[in-house]
Amino acid sequence: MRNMQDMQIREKFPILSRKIYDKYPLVYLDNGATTQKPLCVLDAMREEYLNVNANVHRGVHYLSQQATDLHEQARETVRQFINAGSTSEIIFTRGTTESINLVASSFVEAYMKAGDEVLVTAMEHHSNIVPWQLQAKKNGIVVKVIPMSDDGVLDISAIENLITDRTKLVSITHISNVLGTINPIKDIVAIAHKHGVPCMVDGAQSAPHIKIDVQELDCDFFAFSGHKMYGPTGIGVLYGKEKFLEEMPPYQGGGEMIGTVSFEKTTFADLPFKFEAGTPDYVATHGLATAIHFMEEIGLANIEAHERELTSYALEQMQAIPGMRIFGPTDAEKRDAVISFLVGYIHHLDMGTLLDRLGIAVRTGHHCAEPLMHRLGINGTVRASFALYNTKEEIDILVNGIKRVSQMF
Ligand code: C6P
Repeated sequence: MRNMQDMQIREKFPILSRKIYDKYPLVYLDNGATTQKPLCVLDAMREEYLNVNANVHRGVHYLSQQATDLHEQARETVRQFINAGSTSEIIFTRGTTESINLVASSFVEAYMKAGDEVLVTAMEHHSNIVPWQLQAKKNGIVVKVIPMSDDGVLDISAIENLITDRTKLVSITHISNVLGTINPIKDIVAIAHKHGVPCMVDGAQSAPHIKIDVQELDCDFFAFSGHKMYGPTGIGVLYGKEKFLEEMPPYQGGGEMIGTVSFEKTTFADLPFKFEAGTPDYVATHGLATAIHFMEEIGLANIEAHERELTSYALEQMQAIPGMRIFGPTDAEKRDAVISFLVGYIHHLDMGTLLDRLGIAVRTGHHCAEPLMHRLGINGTVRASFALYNTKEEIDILVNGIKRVSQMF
């Protein structure tokens, strides 16, 4: 993306021209937490509420059918986006967290018993730790951890030793929200499958940045959130291979997910509806589909290339700052658009707060990855995370901001 195009893209996000504390236009570098929304997404959702709104899958009337069409077209858009084989394998959830909880609950019920094991990694977000711990408490499953090196690269060779005949699932993050590490999912899935173990991927930080092809990865489950990829909040996706979803029991009960109901017995709807109890957020699914079309118009390869360039540029500039400590792989090829750092003894909260006063939005703290913080021997970092609308000028502002703050201490 050249500068001219950058400007055209930025104009589609009015919030980016807001002045914070009367500084330059907002420098928004907290995209790992959530991205801003382009006008097309907001317009699509407003238009649906204004002119289409009706509950889906229920009414015979015109509006309900139109809303249902938009909702089911959104499912097809998601299917194509991740190259799933069938829309039966696309379940709408509230986000990555709910997708993982769904699998933790229903997969364990279908396939695991006390003493069976799930493998996660040392760099997981709490969303891929706590649901398994809840299952440990409830059903006696055992959580084991794949270790990583000091610079945040997984020790893949350890997987072979950790897998036992009690291992029933490997559940790993695709890209770390702290380190930016891109894990070699295809290789990990191949190792797991060699032992007959299915693999779940937390794609919260990968779907916004790189082309996802679930058939090529051959993963058995893939979870992601709409709000981290220019879509609305409160909508996410769980992809699952049909053979598992068919055998797994429903996650929640209610309307939409049933075949027939009597007080004696209930039968369940076919996939994917078996896992979608209650009125879905059909306006948000339309918003998500619009966000996907927006990304596809720019081109996933262009987004990836632009963000890689920004990340390399930022790494180079930041490494030159005295006292700078950057976490994650040193090899720029192994990492994505997330840079966590600390400078000297400056507390992450102080750095983040002072950068904020300069109009630069970053995240500070443990980033919902406390076990990773313990592994790194720290209690938090400052994190800058990039999106397709960020520019090199913004990286310069960040770098100058960090230098200014550093001089204050
Ligand atoms: N990480 C961050 O600032 P939800 O909240 O369900 O949309 O996504 C949860 C989640 C799961 N896995 C990974 C790797 C994530 O990064 C996140 C969300 C945000 O890093 C908010 S804590």
